[in-house]
Amino acid sequence: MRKLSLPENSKMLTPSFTFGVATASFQIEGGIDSRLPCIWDTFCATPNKIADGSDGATACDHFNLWGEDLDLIDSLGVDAYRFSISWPRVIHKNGELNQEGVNYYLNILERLEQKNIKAFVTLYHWDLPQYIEDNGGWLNRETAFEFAEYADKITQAIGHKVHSFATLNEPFCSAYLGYEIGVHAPGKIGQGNGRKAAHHLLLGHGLAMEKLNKNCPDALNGIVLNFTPCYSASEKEEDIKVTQFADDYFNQWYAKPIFDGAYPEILHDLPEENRPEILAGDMEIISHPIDFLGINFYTRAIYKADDTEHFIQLAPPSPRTDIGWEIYPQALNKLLTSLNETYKLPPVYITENGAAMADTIENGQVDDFDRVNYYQQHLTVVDQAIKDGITIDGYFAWSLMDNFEWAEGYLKRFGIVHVDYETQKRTIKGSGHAFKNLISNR
Ligand code: GCO
Repeated sequence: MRKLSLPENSKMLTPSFTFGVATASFQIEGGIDSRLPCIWDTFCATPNKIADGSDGATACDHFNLWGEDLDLIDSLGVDAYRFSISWPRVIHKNGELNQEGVNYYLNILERLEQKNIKAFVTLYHWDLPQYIEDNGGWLNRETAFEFAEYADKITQAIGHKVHSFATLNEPFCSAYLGYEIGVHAPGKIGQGNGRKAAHHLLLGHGLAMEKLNKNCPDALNGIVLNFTPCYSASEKEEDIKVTQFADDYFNQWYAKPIFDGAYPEILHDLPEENRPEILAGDMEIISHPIDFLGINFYTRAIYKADDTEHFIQLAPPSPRTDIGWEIYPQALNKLLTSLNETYKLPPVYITENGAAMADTIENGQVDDFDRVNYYQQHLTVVDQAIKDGITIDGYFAWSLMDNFEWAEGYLKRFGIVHVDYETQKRTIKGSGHAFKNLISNR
């Protein structure tokens, strides 16, 4: 498939719908000498953590090439650019703002404003300053308050130029991948650690929401959560039961506290020593109203009961993307419908959706028809969900360009723009052209 299309009467083609592209600071910036070290620098320097042994020292060199990159974004015709602030770039160890780092983002924001592109800013996309990790990181309740302090300062400095703020990106990944199974920075393990980190992240989110609403009451303020809908391997009662458990453990653990001010009931099934310490007032802070929910969706997961492990996830069936994730757009439909039935949702933005593909560049061209196909299938689902009455106001492709894919290093390419890491040359892929055409034909 070469083209993306939506039905003529689609709300996604009206001016009130936002199309954008997304990135994150550590994945694209490089420029590590002008900021404090973060947990991902440390993790990358630890042997055998990153598939290709790489790091974020240069990445896409967006630290230097941001001007060209904003021209590139502009050339795609998008309405919005979602990117994240590197906390260790804008804060000194004493907690004061680092004005040089702040200016870097102010320049980006000013240029976006000139180009009439809305800024969707994430305050935390996983690059925790190392000095905070050295004090316990997200295992330390104090970090939630430090995050709110940082949110307070940075939003006062840049808020007047920002359309939307997200406090956190995917607290599931920070907490579970980073502190429970250790495949992401800082590489800690243990259920108690994971659940504790999750609670402190959510607390930090709620505390930061208070600052955001004080400093930037006109911005669209919220959080970005990722969801991997859970499917039972069979109709057997035990499989259905563990699948429900998995959904509560991996997905609802982050959504329910925000919307209902409570963790899923399975909290009480965990060994007492692994439950987070919840102080009086915490759940009220966490459930502070949000203006929007950002949803990141890539794939689904299939579970079956297991005698020793309680449950296991089956290997994803075909078709799969290059990172091994099943292509299953129906799960996005199920997700949007069930979230809408379960919670009183604010307007939703699909803040990430996309696919890693084994792209090749030939004669200066990347014909990533399989990625276009992925996008087409998911855009169709979003369009249908809107028709079914769910308020979805925007859609962001992950990602603007190929970048540092965390534990996979540079081996997996998610961009709609190809990056040659030797030369830093950017080449718009077939999917990038397809997006551009879809957007410009509105
Ligand atoms: C994510 C991340 C991105 C990843 C993408 C693909 O939020 O998980 O925001 O950083 O690169 O999801 O794994």
